[in-house]
Amino acid sequence: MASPQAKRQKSAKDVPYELIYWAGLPGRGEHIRLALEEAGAEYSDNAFAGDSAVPTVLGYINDKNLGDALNPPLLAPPILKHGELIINQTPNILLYLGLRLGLVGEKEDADAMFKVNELTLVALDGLSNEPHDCHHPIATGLYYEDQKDEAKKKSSDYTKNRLPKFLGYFERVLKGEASKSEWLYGSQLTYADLVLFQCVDGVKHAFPKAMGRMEKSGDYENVFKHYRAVQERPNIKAYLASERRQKYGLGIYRHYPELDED
Ligand SMILES: N[C@@H](CCC(=O)N[C@@H](CS)C(=O)NCC(=O)O)C(=O)O
Repeated sequence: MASPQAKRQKSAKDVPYELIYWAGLPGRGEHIRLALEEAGAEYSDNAFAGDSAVPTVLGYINDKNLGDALNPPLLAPPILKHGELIINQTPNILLYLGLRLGLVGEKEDADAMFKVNELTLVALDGLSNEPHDCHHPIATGLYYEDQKDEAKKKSSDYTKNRLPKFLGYFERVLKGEASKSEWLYGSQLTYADLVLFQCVDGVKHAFPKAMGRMEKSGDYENVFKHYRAVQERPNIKAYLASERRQKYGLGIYRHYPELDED
């Protein structure tokens, strides 16, 4: 009899990917969409499921859901379902997709997945999680309006110290010897490039003045060049112009003018 693992791999092989995420904002789900779009993969996106979108997410994460024999319960979206496999945690999903969709670089580089994962985790730390904490520095469960003063302090520190640190890091990565092309690692685009693109795009939306100043400074020339190069990838360009690309709203990247630089 086939093991559950073998059965899962067989059943997952030919079925489309299913992205399960909240409706109405790009959020962390966007990293998954960009990987699927770049690879031209077939997928469904629960964000466009209308009235059933939110109940579907809640069905996966509610505290009565104990998972199943193959999958532990899930904490939060984005969630990827592929055949019988159901996983969450954005970088974890990207690792799974990256290996299947050819987005971890050269096949002969056995360690590539760790490098690509590393770059992804750094980008998500400093250019996704920290921007989120700028508008919610005290508690995710409270409204922004209940933590505005702290948000202002956090954002000032972010645009003055943290943002330059992370952009500077990726500038070094792009100038470094392990980047053998216009991409972050090796000579092929990997999902880390897509993650950095989405992070830079989100931070540009949240802090347009701070990012405008940084772009003008020339200190992060390669990062902004990299951003434009991802934007011009044919599949990404078509996706960005499509209705599947949602507008920023009350998600990770929020534009509150009072939190940006003066
Ligand atoms: N580290 C997780 C974070 C997941 C997460 O915070 N998801 C958000 C939406 S983007 C959510 O619904 N969180 C619910 C909660 O934290 O209570 C990841 O990268 O996927």
